[in-house]
Amino acid sequence: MNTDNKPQVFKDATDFKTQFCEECESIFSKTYDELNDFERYYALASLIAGKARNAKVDGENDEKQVYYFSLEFLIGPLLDNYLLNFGVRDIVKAGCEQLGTPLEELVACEADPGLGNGGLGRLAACFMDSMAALGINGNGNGMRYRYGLFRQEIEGGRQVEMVDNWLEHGFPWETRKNESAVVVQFGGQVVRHQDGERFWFTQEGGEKVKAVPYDVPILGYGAKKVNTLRLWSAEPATEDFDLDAFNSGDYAKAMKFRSDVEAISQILYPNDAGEHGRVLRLKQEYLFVSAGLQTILRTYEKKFGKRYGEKLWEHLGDHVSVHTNDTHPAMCGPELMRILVDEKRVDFDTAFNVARKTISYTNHTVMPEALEKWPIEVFRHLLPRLYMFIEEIDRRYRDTLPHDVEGWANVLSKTAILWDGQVRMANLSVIFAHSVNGVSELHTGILKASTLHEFYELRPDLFNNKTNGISHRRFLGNANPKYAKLICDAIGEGWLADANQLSQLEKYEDDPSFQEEFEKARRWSKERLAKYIFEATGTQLDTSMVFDVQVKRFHAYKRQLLNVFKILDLYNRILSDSSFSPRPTAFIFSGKAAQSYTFAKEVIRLINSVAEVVNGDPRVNDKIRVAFVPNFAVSSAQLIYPATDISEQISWAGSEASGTSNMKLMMNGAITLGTYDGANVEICDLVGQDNIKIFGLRTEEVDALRAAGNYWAWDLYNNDRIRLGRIIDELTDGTLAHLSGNFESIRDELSISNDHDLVLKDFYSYVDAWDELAQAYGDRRAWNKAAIHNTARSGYFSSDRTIREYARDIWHIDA
Ligand code: 73E
Repeated sequence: MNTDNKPQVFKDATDFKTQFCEECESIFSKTYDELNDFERYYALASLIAGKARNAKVDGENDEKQVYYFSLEFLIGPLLDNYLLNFGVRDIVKAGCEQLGTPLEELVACEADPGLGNGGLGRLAACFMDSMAALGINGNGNGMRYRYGLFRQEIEGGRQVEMVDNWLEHGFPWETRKNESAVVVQFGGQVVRHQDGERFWFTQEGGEKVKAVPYDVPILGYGAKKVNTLRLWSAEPATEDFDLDAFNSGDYAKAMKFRSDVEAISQILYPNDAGEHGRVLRLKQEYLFVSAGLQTILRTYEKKFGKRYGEKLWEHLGDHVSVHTNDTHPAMCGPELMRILVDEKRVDFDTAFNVARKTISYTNHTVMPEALEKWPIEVFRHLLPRLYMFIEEIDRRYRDTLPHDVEGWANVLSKTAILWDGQVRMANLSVIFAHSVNGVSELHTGILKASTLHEFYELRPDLFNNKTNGISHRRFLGNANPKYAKLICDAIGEGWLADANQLSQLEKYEDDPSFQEEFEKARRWSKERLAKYIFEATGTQLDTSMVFDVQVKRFHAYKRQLLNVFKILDLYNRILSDSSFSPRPTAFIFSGKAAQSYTFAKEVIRLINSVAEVVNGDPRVNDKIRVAFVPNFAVSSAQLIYPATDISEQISWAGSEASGTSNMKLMMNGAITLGTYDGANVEICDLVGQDNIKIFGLRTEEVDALRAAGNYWAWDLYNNDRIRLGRIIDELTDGTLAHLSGNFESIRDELSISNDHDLVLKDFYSYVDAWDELAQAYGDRRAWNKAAIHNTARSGYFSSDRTIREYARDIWHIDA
């Protein structure tokens, strides 16, 4: 694997073994043989992490620095990926084999840091991988949560949330950087100072928090570049505690300041229902924004201070790009201005122009009600000086609107930052950005046409699309070793660096011997998954069945409920019609629901109840099986994708901004069963109608239906008591109640709430599409051809392509 100018990490397996055993002794003062598997993993990861830190082969360069600000980086396990990027996977595998512990067993010991909710956080991690692979100076800036997203267990069919103590055994990839800590200030009062003509402001009193960075090296493919992911942790700025309380013996009170501060980096907020408006969240957002920007400006000043002298800050945007992942880092604009104006004495207008030239913004959400907002009172109290900048920018923005043009009041009501007692973070993000992008063609279109329409009318040049992508090295190279090897044997290893080369697989689509090997690889992956599922849940899956998979966060708009309805429909049809024999299929679900999202949690309970009924019923369980894989995470995802035949991407059209599991599954050779939503549209364009199954209402039809206001879900129930009606009855008639009771609230959602997510509306179109697709599986040759074709066309969805587009169009750098 890429031999030229790659630093040599291990000469051969013997060299690797020597270094590995030395590392074991230096860390644990024990020999390799005396260690348990976890300790061996830890030593191996430490060895590789050390090499990554030292592999800064091209050192410092003068090219632009990109800072990717994201509250979430769902990095997943790193070891196997770094072995691939170093090009030493085979050597290490052989060495481990010789030492007596298979590499897979060591890799399985690795913690899976849950520092993200789902797609948005994983996207940030994929972007880090691609920036390093492409040689871009890409720096991640995020939060080091003490506890990741909760660990999910299933008890009696219900989701139970457990603490995710991912740091329990240490994290060998990170380095704490005490010397780079910075102070971040909350609360207090703004004080005005004047000296002759000049006046300035300081923020006095309040709470000072120390932000301490932990750096994780990000190794690019071929090890030609190592970047840094910097994650901030909150600590008290001083060890002084409440002495009065201490002396009077009230130790709890004396120590409270410490726990209050540490709380800022203690937990990751889930992205759904009921978590809005929490002050702690606002503190998290400000902490990583302020700490990140202070560091950036310090580094920049050191490097360019001499070169530019008085004009230093005007050039910031030539050398630095600050990219904001959704609105969570929206305070980057005002905070950059605050530092420039208050600390660097830059004038207000210049500071605003510098901020706008430097900052860009990605939106991930179509639904206006999901856009982030903060009550002005809360905001001003926590960040009084920052708020002054926001107020002034908002005032000036309002002034720029031509008040004599018809409709200006409406434009103002949609685009102003401050409105109705709230700070609207999306508007703040847009006003401070020189680029605003959506994450799929369809999504960007919706931003222009509705969510951010008024901004688009005013500044069409701001808007652009950047269709999401995924790390093909991790999600095909690492996750699917047998298929990856088959691909390498057929077309060489070039696709790891350049995913477009996957298109060379097209000539093998119909090749019987390639197809045979493809089937073997898939069978191996299915067996690996079946074993994992059996060990995790006790559910036995037959690998000759079709594996039909829906894995993602649980959310009403993603419509896991529609999928369950299809399974219940199959169940009923098998029972009532002895001649009905569907293609034997295992339905696999995985995903978490936010703690407070009751409906989503009920859908999880429903799936587990259906699983209990179906799997335990000998009349049907040779035709359908259902499995819920607990605790969906990057590591389990990597086992699931390669084993998937049918990829369920069934959100109602216009709801899913992009989706990325759709891309990961397609790349691994699954056929998509999906709506015309998010990036499914682009998958369809790439593979062609014959190699995907699209169903359901289109975006325009959904819009029209909602606008007409004449959808009555319950009519569908009344019109079909045999199929749809029967399923709905079964929610409450005891059929599914054995495990943990009936499902009244789901029935209410469909009846009283009139089926907001159009589950009943799309039901027939969906089950018909599934029937056809499952039948098509019978023609193995045609199916395999379509599956391989999906992989062959998936190169477009590499995040390398996405990052090249960001670099070219938004950050203005060559990559
Ligand atoms: O469609 C996905 C998209 O593929 C979208 O729902 C997701 O982002 C993915 C990557 O672009 C997303 N996550 C969030 N908003 N959109 C979100 C919001 C608040 C907190 C955490 C995540």
